[in-house]
Amino acid sequence: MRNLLVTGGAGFIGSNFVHHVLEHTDDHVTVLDKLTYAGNRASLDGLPAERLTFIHGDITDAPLVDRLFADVDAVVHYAAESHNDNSLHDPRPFLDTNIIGTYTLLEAARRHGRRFHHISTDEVYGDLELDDPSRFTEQTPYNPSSPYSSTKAGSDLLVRAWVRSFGVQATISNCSNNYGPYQHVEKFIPRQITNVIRGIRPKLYGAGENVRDWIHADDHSSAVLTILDKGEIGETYLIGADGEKNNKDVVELILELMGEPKDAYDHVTDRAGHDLRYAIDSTKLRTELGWQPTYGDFEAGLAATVQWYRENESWWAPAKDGVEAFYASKGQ
Ligand code: NAD
Ligand code: TDX
Repeated sequence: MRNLLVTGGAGFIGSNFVHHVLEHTDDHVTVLDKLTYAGNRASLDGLPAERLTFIHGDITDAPLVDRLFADVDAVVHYAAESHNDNSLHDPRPFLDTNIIGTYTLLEAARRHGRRFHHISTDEVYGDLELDDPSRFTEQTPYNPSSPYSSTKAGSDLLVRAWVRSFGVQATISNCSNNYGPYQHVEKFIPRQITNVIRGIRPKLYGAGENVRDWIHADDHSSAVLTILDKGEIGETYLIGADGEKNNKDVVELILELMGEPKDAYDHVTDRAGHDLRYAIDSTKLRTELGWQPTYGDFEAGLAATVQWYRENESWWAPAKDGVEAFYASKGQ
């Protein structure tokens, strides 16, 4: 039994990870989360209280972080400002949390000699052409496009430097786009599902040709546990489930699954600097550590996600009107 510290454990992927760990291991989890607009304490409701401690705090608070590191065996770092559209509107919180926050945690990992796993994104590699047969690998050069992805790239490089310069026992994973329960309604898939539930037409940026490589959040969690258990210190692992789809196909599938005409959506103003295509080659993780995804069927995973949003309106409704008003102000 380990004592794990999970930063950002009240966010989308972090909360899915906490559920996964409590279901599949004997570990105790301490969550450190600032509860920004993206954090929701209710995402951890129903979990066994004796195995979960929730700390409301900021990863840039060095004395707090230092106290928490003293009592844990390992740290999994999810906390971040995570939304590209917000980073185009106001980049500053991205620098504070993604860069200074990661630096603060790395310094504590160094002082306390703790195992550290850093969660990152495939967006650090920039984008691929639609007709490019290649996919991102651990060797792809960094080339981030947005304030969000550049701060994530910066945080990855800090981790690498703290491994090499100070011997911090860290690993890094870069994952593709996640979907599943507890994702904030600002993001593409939950925005469109909750739009349909509310009788609002889904909104597709530009022509909708942009490709994302979808993975269920629970598969991301099993990959992270595998890396925590078996990953080699100093190594980076790409996480993906061969789920490439363009945005237009995803919107049409959501409409079909929800019993609406396939063309009942609007094209809206495109995102500035919109990355065209992401695609992950996860061969290293699969061959070296033996990981496999279990949600092979995107349509079935999406149908279950639609069902979750239908059944959990009280979880997402408080954020919905504010998010739509923000997008409307930008013609999106
Ligand atoms: P999210 O925005 O849903 O959750 C982020 C969480 O971090 C929230 O609970 C928030 O309250 C917390 N947080 C933010 N700033 C904090 C601070 N200063 N101190 C403490 N807590 C803070 O994000 P997500 O989509 O769950 O992403 C989690 C991680 O996974 C991020 O590091 C992101 O870069 C990475 N990632 C996300 C995806 C994706 O598809 N969403 C894909 C690959 C990697
Ligand atoms: O209303 C929308 N319409 C639309 O067409 C929204 C919100 C998005 N989009 C498009 C933009 C992207 O091509 O859908 C795609 C997905 O958009 P997001 O959900 O904003 O995700 P993305 O920008 O791809 O980034 C996500 O995956 C990588 C996460 O938000 C990041 O945290 C992660 O690093």
